[in-house]
Amino acid sequence: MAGASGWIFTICFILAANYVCAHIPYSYYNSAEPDSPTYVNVQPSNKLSRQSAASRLAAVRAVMSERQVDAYIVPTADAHNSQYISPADARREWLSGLRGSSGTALVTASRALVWTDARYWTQFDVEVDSTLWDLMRQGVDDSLQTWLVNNMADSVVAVDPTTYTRSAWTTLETALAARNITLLAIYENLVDIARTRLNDGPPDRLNEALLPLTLQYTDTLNVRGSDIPFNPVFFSYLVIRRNPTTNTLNSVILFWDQGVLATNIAAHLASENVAVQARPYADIFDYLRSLSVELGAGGTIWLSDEASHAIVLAIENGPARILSTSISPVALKKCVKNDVELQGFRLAHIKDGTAVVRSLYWVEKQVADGVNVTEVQLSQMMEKLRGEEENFMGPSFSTIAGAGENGAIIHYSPQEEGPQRVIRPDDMLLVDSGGQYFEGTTDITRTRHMSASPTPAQRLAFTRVMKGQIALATTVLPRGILGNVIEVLARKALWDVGLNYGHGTGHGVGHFLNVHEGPIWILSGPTADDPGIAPKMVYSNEPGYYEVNEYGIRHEDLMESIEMNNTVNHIRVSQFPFILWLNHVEQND
Ligand SMILES: *[C@@H]1O[C@H](CO)[C@@H](O)[C@H](O)[C@H]1NC(C)=O
Ligand SMILES: *[C@@H]1O[C@H](CO)[C@@H](O)[C@H](O)[C@H]1NC(C)=O
Ligand SMILES: *[C@@H]1O[C@H](CO)[C@@H](O)[C@H](O)[C@H]1NC(C)=O
Ligand SMILES: [Mn+2]
Repeated sequence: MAGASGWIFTICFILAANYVCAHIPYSYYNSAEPDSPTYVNVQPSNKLSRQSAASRLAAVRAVMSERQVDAYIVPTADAHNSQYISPADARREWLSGLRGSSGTALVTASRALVWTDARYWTQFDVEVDSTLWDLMRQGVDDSLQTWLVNNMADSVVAVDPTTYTRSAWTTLETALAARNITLLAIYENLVDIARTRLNDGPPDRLNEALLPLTLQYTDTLNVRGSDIPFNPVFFSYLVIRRNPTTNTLNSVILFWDQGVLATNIAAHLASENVAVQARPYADIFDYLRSLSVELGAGGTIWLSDEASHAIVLAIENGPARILSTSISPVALKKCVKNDVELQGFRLAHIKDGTAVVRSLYWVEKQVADGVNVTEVQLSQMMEKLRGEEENFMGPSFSTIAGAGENGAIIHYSPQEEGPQRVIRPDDMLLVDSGGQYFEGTTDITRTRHMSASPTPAQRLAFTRVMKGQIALATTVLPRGILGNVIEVLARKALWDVGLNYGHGTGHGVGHFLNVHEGPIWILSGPTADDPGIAPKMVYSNEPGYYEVNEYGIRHEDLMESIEMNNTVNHIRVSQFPFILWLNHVEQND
């Protein structure tokens, strides 16, 4: 930073940067975490009427034509690269009718296409009018980029730049330029304009009251929100400015809602000696433009290339220099937990474990007594029993309760509407769930057989998955080793008998934040920004085995990386400096 007369960085989400999606190249998607979101908005699954589907498409095409746009891309994304999006950002869903957490729509004057992954191919037939829309199967058909290159030469393709990260933008822009295709950023979202014209405007963006999280729980400045399901985050941007003369913090500016902090939040921040100026959320772009002018050519503005293209665009024509790093320094700090947070994680797991054991006891007793319990009823019971624990703030993701064959559907989440699956005495039952507590976030999977008669194949797979989980959790590792290098530890016991699983093994976990938190991952492929393991990181450890149409097995716990030396009383004491530690395997018991 030498020579810079000032810098800031902005993150996609104060305290809750969402680095998730961009860290998983699509080709690894199915090797990503099995508990990634399936449905964002719970609404009945049915086809839009042909008339609505056609009028929505026509309205978007009318706006495109006015703006002289030949093709418009509608990704599943918000301005903060969130893994979960709010209803206000569910534009692809509104336009195409396709629900589901993944997909990108493309509209041209004559074509309408939607790209989505294998989880949603069947759903496309159910939900989308195929006389208007074509399904593009991700990984099988041409990619969006290839399709544009092949079909849209010499034209203008537009995107809302808040819905594309800078890195994704640059990749696409370069590829399209070869065919004289202009990638045009239009800040106003054309789908939102079309919706408004049809008197079906997007739902208001939530700006729920903020929640101060005191030192008791985190040891540092912290505020939480509830604008997005399951993730205690809020829509905001944060700019941190350094005083170049004294090299101290100059100011912290929070762009949130209308820019007026509630008294309790202002008091909380004051009590922690943090002077935060609040400004309206929508002012961020103008602020950045004028900031660049204010800093001048000697100034530097630090951004992550996972910030939206809209953020970069607001600055890049100004005089200040941009320092772009692949990952925000905030994310790097956030994935190393402090002692209060680690203490909290352990306490949260004791409370959460109580609720999980009570839930499993309840379901086993019901099934043994011949009472019909559905997967959804079990999910509801888990939420109720977690709710009896202190400081429970809600589930950390949509519970996966997969009985029998449903356990083998990796991204399955039972839905309240539609036919219900009763849990039967001869079922294997896979339950992956988690909670948000002031003290921390949990994510746990347990697999049970509902009677004492699992098959030999089930016993074998169950044990092999468990062996892999323990091997990963108890291995002593050198500092800085990458997640993909250690992933094989979780698979070896399965590979030994010719078994495997089709998803990744671990993800970072936020502290009373997003359950999937980059930049640390344990996946089979490399992730560009993995900083390598260091003490005090929290990972999930979740190998599995899936017998399609029969059952699924997964064992998941969170683990903490602890420093290792000869004084640590551990089953694998060694001279190596670090170890991964499974939270449910008690230290040396
Ligand atoms: C590039 O595309 C534009 C339309 O976007 C067109 O007007 C122009 O003629 C094209 N240039 C060349 C060299 O083909
Ligand atoms: C329990 O569910 C089964 C379907 O799995 C159904 O046939 C049966 O009638 C139900 N029993 C009761 C008591 O509801
Ligand atoms: C050994 O590791 C433990 C646990 O991380 C730590 O508390 C202790 O200070 C370390 N001791 C030395 C000599 O590094
Ligand atoms: Mn998980």
